[in-house]
Amino acid sequence: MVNNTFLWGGASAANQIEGAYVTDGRGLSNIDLLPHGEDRLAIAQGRMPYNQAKADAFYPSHESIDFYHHYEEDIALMAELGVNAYRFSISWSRIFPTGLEDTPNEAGLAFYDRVIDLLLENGIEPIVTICHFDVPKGLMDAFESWKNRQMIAMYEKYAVTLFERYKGKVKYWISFNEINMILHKPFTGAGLQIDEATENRQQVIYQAAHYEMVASALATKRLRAIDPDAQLGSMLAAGDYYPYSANPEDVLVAQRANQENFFFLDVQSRGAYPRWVLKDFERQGIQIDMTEEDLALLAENTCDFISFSYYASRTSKADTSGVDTNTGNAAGGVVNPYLKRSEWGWMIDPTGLRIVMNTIWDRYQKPLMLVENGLGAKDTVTEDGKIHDDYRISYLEAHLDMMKRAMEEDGIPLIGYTMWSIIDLVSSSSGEMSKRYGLIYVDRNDAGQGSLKRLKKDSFAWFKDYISK
Ligand code: BGP
Repeated sequence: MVNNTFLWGGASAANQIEGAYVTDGRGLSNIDLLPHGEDRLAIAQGRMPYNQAKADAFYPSHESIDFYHHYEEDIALMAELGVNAYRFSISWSRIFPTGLEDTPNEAGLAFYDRVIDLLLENGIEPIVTICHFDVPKGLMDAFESWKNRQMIAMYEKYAVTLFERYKGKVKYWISFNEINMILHKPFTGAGLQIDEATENRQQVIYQAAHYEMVASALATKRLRAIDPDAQLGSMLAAGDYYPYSANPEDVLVAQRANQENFFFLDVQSRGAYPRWVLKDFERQGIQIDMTEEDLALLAENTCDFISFSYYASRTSKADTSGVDTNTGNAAGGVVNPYLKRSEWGWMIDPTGLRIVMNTIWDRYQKPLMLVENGLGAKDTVTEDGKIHDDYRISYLEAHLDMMKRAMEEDGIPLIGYTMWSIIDLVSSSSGEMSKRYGLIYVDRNDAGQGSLKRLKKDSFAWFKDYISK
């Protein structure tokens, strides 16, 4: 279906796959401070201060699936799978342990040298997320993270270190994973803790988002000078908000929800703030520190491509009384009665992928890359050591079919697909291992026990066959 330059691969994130959280000089980052269990959501939303002792006591991502020490075996499995791309993130606090250092941690860089070189040797294109839910704790302590303009310079230093090091090796960079998640989980997304007694939540979030987008534009500018052949993409947690009904009130709330979601791409791809948001700031008394220089940077350094994750569509309703609002997903909305749901309550909507690809292309006309799509499920290993994950195969097949139709029938220029996740890893929302997405099973449970042995699921053979055609 797709030509031989199409990027087929899998995806992961440093904090969910690597483990080795204090090895070779790595510093702590926001995500290491999230416990699993009852307080996780409130802390992720920035509504409750983190408690380091609790997080230290146990958090599976501290060891995760130990990709740090298993990368050779795992990249060999990727090669066997036949993929030609792998999307992963670099851990900021491996490179700058507190974020404040002037020189990078060589041992941290050396790890990514080994990973990137091995990928290239195997004909696998690295697609690198610079910041995937990752802020060094040192920067949270010094600046309260992205509340402070100084973060732009800290990010620039970090990004430039990577661009110079991997010039000629990495062609695709993504500045911030799911940048819009800052609206829903500002601690997870950007290390923000918001004291709602003294701070205006929206003000804090939009200010931090502004600094992130300026940092992303500045990184784009620096990348163009350092490695003109490389490209930098923005990344959105995508999925259209459907109106619950044809009632214009439902249509209006869905339209606004879409505008809020696409706000980030409007700024990063069109290079300017949309009018509705400026009006909203005025109405709410929100004042953003936004200079002429910032606006020029945003206008002149728009993204080269748009990457996005797609798990499900969302649905909006003006009057939510009497409707199920428990969508299981941070993006909000109400339950769509036409859709099936995953074990975690996430909607399953393959057609929504075709819809959102059209929406994004209609709005921005830039090459698209689908960098996350997959099904979280509880897998079981049968007596013969197999994992019969036909539910995952059905999910992927239905979505890939819609992706193809969007490309072939609607002409959407999608340049790659990296499913989430190539291998089982720690779930971002629950912090646990048991919500598995991989094509490769890893023997490790929520209590941190298991041999870490890798086993190919049925979906591994299915995906290998699918992408070979
Ligand atoms: C996205 C994140 C990933 C990943 C995925 C699945 O929001 O970019 O890091 O975890 O969602 O979510 P979860 O692990 O919460 O099921």
